[in-house]
Amino acid sequence: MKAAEVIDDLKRRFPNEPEYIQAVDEVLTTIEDVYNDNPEFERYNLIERLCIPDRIFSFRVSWVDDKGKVHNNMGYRVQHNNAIGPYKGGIRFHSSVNLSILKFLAFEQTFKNSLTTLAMGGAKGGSDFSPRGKSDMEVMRFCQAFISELWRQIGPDTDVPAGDIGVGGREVGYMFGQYKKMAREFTGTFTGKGLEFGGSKIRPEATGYGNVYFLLEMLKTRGIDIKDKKVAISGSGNVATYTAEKLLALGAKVVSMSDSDGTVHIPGGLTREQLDYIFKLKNIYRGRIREFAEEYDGVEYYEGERPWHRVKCDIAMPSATQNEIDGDDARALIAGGCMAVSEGANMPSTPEAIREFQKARLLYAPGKAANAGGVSVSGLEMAQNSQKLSWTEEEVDAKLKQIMSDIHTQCVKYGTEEDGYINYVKGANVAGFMKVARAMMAQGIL
Ligand code: NDP
Ligand code: 2IT
Repeated sequence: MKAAEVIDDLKRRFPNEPEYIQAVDEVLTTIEDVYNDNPEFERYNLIERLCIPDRIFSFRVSWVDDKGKVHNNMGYRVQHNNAIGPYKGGIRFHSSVNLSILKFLAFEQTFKNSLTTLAMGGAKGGSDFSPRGKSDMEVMRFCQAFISELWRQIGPDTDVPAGDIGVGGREVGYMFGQYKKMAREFTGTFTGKGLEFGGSKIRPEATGYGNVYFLLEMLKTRGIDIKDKKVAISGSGNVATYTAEKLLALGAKVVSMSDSDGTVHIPGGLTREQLDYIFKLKNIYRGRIREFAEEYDGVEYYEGERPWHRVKCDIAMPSATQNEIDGDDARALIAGGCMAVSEGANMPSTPEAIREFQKARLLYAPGKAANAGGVSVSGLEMAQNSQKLSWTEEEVDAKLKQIMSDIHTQCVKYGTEEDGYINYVKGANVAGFMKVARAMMAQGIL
């Protein structure tokens, strides 16, 4: 089947999965040339096999809250592709989770993991359970119930989950504990673990730091210095806060953060002390970003709004969720003088927004390239666990920098257009695709 036929066919077969179709569409429209140059791919119906997940597990997760009430959530794991390594990808706990979202994330993860240069296939899982407002004990009981179902399908050389929205160190710890008990083994089946039980240095920081390292590579292509640049960040979770930390260390100005309730604007730029407050607010008190604006003078809070219309910036680093920048937001960013967008979140820009960024010749890095630092250090955590060793902060950080630079090089190689503009979307998709495609061809029709 031709790429366009595959998209039409998937639209017909999965009409209620818009995010999945959106992600597939973006990849297939950029790899058409290399696909047509390799006629054997079509003979083996490779694209269709690459777009449809290998398998999906779905299950009910029943748990009891602190008042004794019984809740039933849905749990899922999408094992998308393991042509180049064990299935690998995060777990998302959020009320919006459904199969369309997890299928898009697992599909994206397959290409992202291929780009990292490490041996990892693609997967994603999660639940429509929201940890927001739940007690520690409720979160623990939920994680245990979730893993009581999932544990048979995962393992250190089979499928290795990690964190994502709503799943951080606390949740990974509870899930790892339950896995260890059920499977009767102490192995690296999860990444993002605590440092005391097999976690890697720099894993919490990796996605945010990696995104900044990728941004620096992009800026270098135009001879631009990061110092004093105004950066708008969305989100205030794991990715957003460590992005801010690295930016502050490099002398950039972080002018916004957000959560699902609203945006804070910090015209003078976030200080280190203010960032420490946000770390505590989010990780210890599990509070809202509004409370940050209440704590400090000179910080504006815009209820129910995203940063893009409100905040003038040189650089945007969306780090919250999918489709958080639409066409209007993109036009507002460009009109405000934004020159670079580097995606911490997965698929935060709509197709229309991407077209606007590319038309205006912005430096634009899609999530599967720019946020690959997180899963890369997960891959390094797996390597350390296999060796039963742990590397120093400096060692892991140096490897992370090298991987982000290698990903950038691959994007330049496959994405540079005739006029010299680097189409990072095309570069990342082609580079990610070719490795997985060749591995699938070599392994036969499975
Ligand atoms: P966290 O749960 O730590 O933080 C998520 C942040 O985004 C919170 O501030 C949250 O606000 C906000 N957010 C979540 N959903 C929405 C929504 N529907 N609308 C508006 N704001 C929302 O997650 P992470 O920081 O880990 O993940 C952020 C993004 O980065 C996701 O797209 C994830 O897939 C991606 N990513 C994460 C990696 C990782 O290693 N953790 C690796 C690569 C990508 P609130 O508290 O109000 O929900
Ligand atoms: O989207 C992602 O890359 C992640 N949530 C991290 C996955 C991982 O396995 O570390």
